[in-house]
Amino acid sequence: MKLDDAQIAEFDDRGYLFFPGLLDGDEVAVLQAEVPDILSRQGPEVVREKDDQTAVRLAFGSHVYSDPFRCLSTLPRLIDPVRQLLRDDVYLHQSRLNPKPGFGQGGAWDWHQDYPPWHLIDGMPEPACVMASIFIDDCTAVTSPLLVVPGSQHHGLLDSKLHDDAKGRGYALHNIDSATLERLAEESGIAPLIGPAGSVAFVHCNVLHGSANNISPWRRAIIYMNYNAVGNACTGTERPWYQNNRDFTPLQPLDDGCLRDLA
Ligand SMILES: O=C(O)CCC(=O)C(=O)O
Repeated sequence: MKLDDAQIAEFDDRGYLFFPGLLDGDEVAVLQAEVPDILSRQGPEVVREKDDQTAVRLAFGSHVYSDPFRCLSTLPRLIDPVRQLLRDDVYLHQSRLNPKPGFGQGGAWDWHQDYPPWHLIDGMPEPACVMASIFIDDCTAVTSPLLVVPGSQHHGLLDSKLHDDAKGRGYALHNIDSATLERLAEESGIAPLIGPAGSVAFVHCNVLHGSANNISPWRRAIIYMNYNAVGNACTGTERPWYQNNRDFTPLQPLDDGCLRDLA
């Protein structure tokens, strides 16, 4: 998939691009079938909700231990646009599956940018990183969609105070104060990312985003493939492989049909 100039300009302006149904139903089914195994892993790469150890908050690194997710991470439909947006070759800094289970088990995400911990802990020099957000389930108005503040990446680092959880568990990354949220939201509004399973949003890593807890009965999983420009490789070594991948080899797009072949 090749982005045109207008799409690249839109990303540079609004900080994200949204493609409903970029993956088809067969590809989504292959990914969905993997989710239970991923969530049942017992390693430190799987982080549970603080107040409910039965619920997974996020699972890092599935592109390493799951063939379908490895295949997803190298799909030309993801890598080619990200390379255009970052004007460079890319590697995967980290991947995170947020299963966001229903019945209130999938907790809220306070407003945050993703770049601060990558910069302050992992030593990522510039915010030249894109979260490719792939919907594993339908994301609707009732399943607590991801909310973004369009254009907020232009404000740079909004807050450099890292939350205690940022290093170890990788969530509750840092807090944006209410006045900042109010100012930015008054300026450019808040957009919900809504679409069927298989939709993809390419989001700049300094876009302010968050979500409410999911009180619907339906799971709302998204996997975030966080691609970094090769020329922007991280210098830090503190965090483990699943949070700060040290292999900066440029990703080569695989066959665009590789997920369908697994169906
Ligand atoms: O998927 C969500 O609800 C929010 C996830 C998020 O903000 C993140 O992983 O940085």
